Amino acid sequence: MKHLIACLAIATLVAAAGCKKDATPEATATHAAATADSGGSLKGDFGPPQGKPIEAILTSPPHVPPPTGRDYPAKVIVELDVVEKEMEISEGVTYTFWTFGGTVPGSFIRVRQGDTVQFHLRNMPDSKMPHNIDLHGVTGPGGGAASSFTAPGHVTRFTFKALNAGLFVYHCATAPVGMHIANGMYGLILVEPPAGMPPVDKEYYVMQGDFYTSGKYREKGHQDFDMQKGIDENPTYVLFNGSEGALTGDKALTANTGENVRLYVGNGGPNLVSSFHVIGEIFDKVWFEGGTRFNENVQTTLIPAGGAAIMDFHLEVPGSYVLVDHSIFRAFNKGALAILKADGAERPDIYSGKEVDAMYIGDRAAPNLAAVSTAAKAQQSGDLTVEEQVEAGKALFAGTCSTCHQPSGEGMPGVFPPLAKSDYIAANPKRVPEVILHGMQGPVKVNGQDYNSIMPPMSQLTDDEVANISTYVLNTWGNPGGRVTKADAAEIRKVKPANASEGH
Ligand code: HEC
Ligand SMILES: [Cu+2]
Repeated sequence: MKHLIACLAIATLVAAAGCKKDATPEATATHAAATADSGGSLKGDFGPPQGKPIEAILTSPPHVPPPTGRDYPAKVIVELDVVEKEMEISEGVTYTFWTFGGTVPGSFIRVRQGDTVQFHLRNMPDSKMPHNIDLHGVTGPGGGAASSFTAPGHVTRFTFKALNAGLFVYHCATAPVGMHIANGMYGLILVEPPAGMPPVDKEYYVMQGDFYTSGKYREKGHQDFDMQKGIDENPTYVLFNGSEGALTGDKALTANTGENVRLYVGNGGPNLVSSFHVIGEIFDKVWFEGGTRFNENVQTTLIPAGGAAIMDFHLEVPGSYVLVDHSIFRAFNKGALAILKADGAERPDIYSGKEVDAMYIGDRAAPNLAAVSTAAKAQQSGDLTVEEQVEAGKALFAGTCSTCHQPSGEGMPGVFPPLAKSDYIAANPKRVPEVILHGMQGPVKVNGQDYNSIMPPMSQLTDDEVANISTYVLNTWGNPGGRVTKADAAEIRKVKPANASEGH
């Protein structure tokens, strides 16, 4: 009965046939394509809401609410809380995020095309700022922004009809808009097409954002928002789901081989465009720009700031698949990296090989850098013992230095000199922090072998990181021992030695 009313509504509006109860998704898609140019957004108006109002199920990332499963338009009530809270942006680094629903990105909202959405925005009493919401799926000035301006401790309400199907970004639009978005105020709303999305085995919610902190990448402690970096479009972090490691280690996305996986991927910006790619997979389908058409067999899909895309792929080969922004320095040097772990039996007929992703992704996939955060805390409260420095330095060495000098410190003959039992280090232990901070180039003999290459300076490391890595190197692999303090590192940072590399 309800279905019939909906059909009549469509029929009167676009004079379309083919609204049969047994219509297959394909038939519906054809129908939609046929009328795409004639009906405009009106084709999503299936008349007044029917049945009892429905409370929308909201989910935190990376989870996606279940399909609405409805074939009629309903009144859907959405209650979204604005929460300002301190969270980790990277291990040992905190940041005051502004959120929709307590997470970055905000809660995922799922409705059906033609639904009437009654939207309640509640700004927590302990918030310091007023906020509002602009949903890109709203037809009406400001996308709801003016009607939802909400002071701390207030709740506002507005109602819209979801006329267009698609995956839409929502975000705060309170001035300064860039700052509200940069602090994490964005999320996704899926407006399902009338027949729903084709069923898959797993659905996940991933959203990219760029972040601007006063300190450098991975600089420990609390970091403030840096407006100038935001204006300059020079992010400190580029992240999936609001923190480095949100989707790696034991928080990686999971699936099994033989399954179809769907990603709902948004880009909150505020500034960067994402070249979204999954290393080792090809998207079978991409609903590009979050719209109703899909492309097939896609390697990398472009997601604009304030835009989204839906992608499906089938998993054949077990292992770790790395989600990246293929503007690749963002992935390996600013955090834009996530992991999807596929479990299942090997498929040597499709892929033979030797897994190398531990080296490729370095420490970014490690579930914890506990030693680093211990060191960060100890550093806040006073002095570190040599043992604590060694522990923290060990964790940082993995991934920072081990890529070239190898986890064993043995280096690679003729290419990367050894740090283990290095006579170059033994001759003057101060060389370790010097080389880290200023790099090194030109001919050098280490343990009787000649090297003539370049090590880039690693001046992005903080003074205590340099101190800890140096102390670790000095106290490991038969090196002479000793200690480098934070103050030593600060001193060495100021003076560039003769054989320093010109890189950076
Ligand atoms: C991108 C590769 C690379 C990375 C990463 C790297 N190094 Fe080096 N390192 C080199 C090369 C190449 C040399 C030799 C440079 C030359 O030939 O003048 C070198 C030289 C050195 C030396 C002096 C020679 C020796 O063997 O005693 C030390 C000490 C050193 N590196 C420490 C480190 C530490 C500590 C880190 C991590 C913070 C690090 N390196 C990261 C490539 C790298
Ligand atoms: Cu806001």
